[in-house]
Amino acid sequence: MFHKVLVANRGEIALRVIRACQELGVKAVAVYSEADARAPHVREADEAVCIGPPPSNQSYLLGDRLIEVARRTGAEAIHPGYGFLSERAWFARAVREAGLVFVGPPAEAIEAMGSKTDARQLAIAAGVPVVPGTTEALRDADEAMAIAESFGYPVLLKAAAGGGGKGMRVVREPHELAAALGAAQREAKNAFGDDAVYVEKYLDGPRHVEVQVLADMHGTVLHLGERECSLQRRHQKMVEEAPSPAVSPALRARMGETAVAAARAAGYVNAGTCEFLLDRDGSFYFLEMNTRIQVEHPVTELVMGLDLVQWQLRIAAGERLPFEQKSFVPRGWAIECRITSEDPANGFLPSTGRITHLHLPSGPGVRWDGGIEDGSEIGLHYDPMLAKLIVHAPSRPLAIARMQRALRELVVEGVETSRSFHLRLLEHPDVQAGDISIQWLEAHLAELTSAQPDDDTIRRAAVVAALAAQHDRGQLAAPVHSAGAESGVREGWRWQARRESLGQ
Ligand code: MV4
Repeated sequence: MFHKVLVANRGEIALRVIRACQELGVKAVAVYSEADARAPHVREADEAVCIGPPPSNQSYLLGDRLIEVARRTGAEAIHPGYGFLSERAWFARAVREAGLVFVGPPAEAIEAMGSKTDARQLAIAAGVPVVPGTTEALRDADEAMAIAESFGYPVLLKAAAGGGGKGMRVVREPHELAAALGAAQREAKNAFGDDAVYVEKYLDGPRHVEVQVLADMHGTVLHLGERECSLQRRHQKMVEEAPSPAVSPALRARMGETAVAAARAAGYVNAGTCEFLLDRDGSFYFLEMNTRIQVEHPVTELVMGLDLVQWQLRIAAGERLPFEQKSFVPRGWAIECRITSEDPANGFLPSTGRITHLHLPSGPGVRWDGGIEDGSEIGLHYDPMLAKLIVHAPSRPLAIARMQRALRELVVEGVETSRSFHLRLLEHPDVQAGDISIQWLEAHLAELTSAQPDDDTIRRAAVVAALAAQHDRGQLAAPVHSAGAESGVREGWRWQARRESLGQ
């Protein structure tokens, strides 16, 4: 195992990697921008080095500087986390060429999966099902028309260099195709510096189901089942779960074998994820492979009972995976809610400020992967995801109830967060039934963000009413709190804590 690893990231994932290092007896070197000088990942690491001003392109994205810091501090490996440099093949290569270990796949595997058209070709060659469509960039609108005609409308134009939905255009009628192609090519050129666009048949209302894989340097490639990731808004996932309510053990085995075949075809090593669209008829199609540890990895850890980040480090150090595929059977149910500093009542506008009070949920089956604490300054330089709240329980209904309980315990004051939105979401009958698709959340956004109070707020109001009634009857000596006082937000959660004692 390594003696020292540089963690080239910030926030919750930097802490997550530092914790894995500590449990493996590996020293962790944190890096930080000037905005993160007092961040928890800096304090928890064994050493920390400032790498530049707040903007990512002057700090966390400076690959050469990170390699320099690794050399200077004697770190043997660099863990990139997710985002930032995690899927830049040039960085993985530069790390290797500096005589260091990149805790992730080989640069060649990142490259092979980086172009969507190349990934489709590779998948087809490996017998992996992909959505009907092309594997080469479209030359012009005439070619696009001919191809679209061959498998019928609607079709989806996608940027070859894309990912995360950029440069995508749904085309429902032939007469819209030429203009949409021009727009997609311009958007792709702007976003990726590459205007290559290809076309697929557009699937209506599928689920987004992804399969976790682990591969070592010695030829063992295993899958760790799936995660259901359909609940997303503008390509940002909000809630993930494992397993998927739509996946039977037989389908899990087929999707898993398919993911393993794709990983093998790419020469994959380390942790990775194959994304699939799962159609309502049970057919599934490979979309792309994420060549990094993902935000939602904890739900897989909880149902499969292993530490994926520790295994990333072990694999990078050359260890063999000591597991058999058949030992991976999901146990119980896990759900993750991404707690972001966004205001659901205001179109998910990013919210900034200082965390003035933080109370974390705990108790059975609750995990908090966070990057914030009391006093943290939330600005606009980085991603608004503050933390992930993850629960594990014996069944899906129990996991939902546990998540609701944990969300009610959570108090974040000082910035708006997605907490109340998650409570509303988990109350919805479709979500409780697992009857969701990639279109579900955006189709229900209005009802989930309308001014109607969530059950938490109703409960508080009931407590206030009960206390007021007691006071009126002379059963309380003095009002504990006057409704509508300026400290109402802060006091609200204390009132909530009184509900048991009041039998509410
Ligand atoms: C699709 C699709 C429907 N049909 N491809 C979006 C991001 C990129 N990873 C692929 N995406 C999609 N590809 C075909 N042929 C619908 C989506 C899609 C989507 C996929 C996964 C998760 C969320 C999504 C939200 C909108 C569209």
